Amino acid sequence: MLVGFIAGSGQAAVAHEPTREGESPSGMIWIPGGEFLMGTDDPAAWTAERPVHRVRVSGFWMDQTEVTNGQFRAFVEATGYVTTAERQPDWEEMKKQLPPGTERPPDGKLVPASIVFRAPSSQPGDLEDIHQWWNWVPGADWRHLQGPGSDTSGHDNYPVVQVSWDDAVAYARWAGKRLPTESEWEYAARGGLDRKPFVWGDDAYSETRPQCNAWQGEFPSRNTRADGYERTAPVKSFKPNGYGLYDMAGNVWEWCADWYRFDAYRLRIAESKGRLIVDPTGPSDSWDPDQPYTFERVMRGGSFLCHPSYCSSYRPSARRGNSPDTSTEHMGFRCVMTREMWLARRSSAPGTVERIDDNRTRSNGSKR
Ligand SMILES: [Ca+2]
Ligand SMILES: [Ca+2]
Repeated sequence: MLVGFIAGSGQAAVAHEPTREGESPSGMIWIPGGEFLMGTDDPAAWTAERPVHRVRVSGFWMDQTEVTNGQFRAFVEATGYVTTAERQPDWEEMKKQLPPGTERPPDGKLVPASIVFRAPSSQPGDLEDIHQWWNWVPGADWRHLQGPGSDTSGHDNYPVVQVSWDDAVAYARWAGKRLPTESEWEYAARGGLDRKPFVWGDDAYSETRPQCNAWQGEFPSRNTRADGYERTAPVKSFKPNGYGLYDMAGNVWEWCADWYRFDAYRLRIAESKGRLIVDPTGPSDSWDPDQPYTFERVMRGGSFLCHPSYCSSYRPSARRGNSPDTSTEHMGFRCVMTREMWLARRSSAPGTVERIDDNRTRSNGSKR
């Protein structure tokens, strides 16, 4: 998504797994391992969500909320980390994600910037061109969500946004955690429910009694804010799911560890040869027919911009991809931690845990 802008193209009980010492990591919920039916066979869903298949995941802790501005600020203050949006884009890297022969954009576009939502003044005739509401804004970053003059002061309990996949991985490593696989994410999002279309069950999304922070009105020109929030909402503003996790539907999209392939499910089913699929870590490369030159990571859960007429991605089966250097106003993340990571964390100083599979931290991958 990023290169397109620069180059000008197109309720239940909260479960805590007892450790030997009887403690759990702060702000995390134990998601007991088990089997579930992943994806959907709903013909109205996106092709990438089908077919349904059985997956087993091992137990893990998951952040109860999206990572907040306050938590991300602690990371930046401790490490001096500079996010992707705060750095000058590297054209040599970017052009690898563009059709051969794409011209170098003018220097004025190759500046620290991020992608900001602005509602068009009138309803577009068609919603194919996302540039009608997404804008490349110099100076926009996680502290300045809409660019210079906007800031996140006083919003410590809001989800951090304008963070790339690379930023999310850097935070997770510092925290002794990692990003969830998309199988872990969906299993957790379903909250113990079986094949339900929504994290809250069967009831359709309601514009009058919204179950999550999404869009009411007419996307993208008119937002009635019936749920109380035009953009992000403080975490825990809506009811949690069956595992006690908040905002697994809507508020902000959440980065996952896996490479994104629209056909990932068909591939894993074929590769399993009928055996149970256990703790899948995703495909070894990326493929999105809509972005054939871009390698992408998975994002899950939808955002405050989702509306039934356009993007009903607050459904637990919904999945999209985006390039790991992209940051936007509606994308954040949350982390998970295994028992092994927790024990390692407890035996080392904060911020020094590095026991994360390096394959999960690569920014670039092979393309078909
Ligand atoms: Ca809203
Ligand atoms: Ca979310």
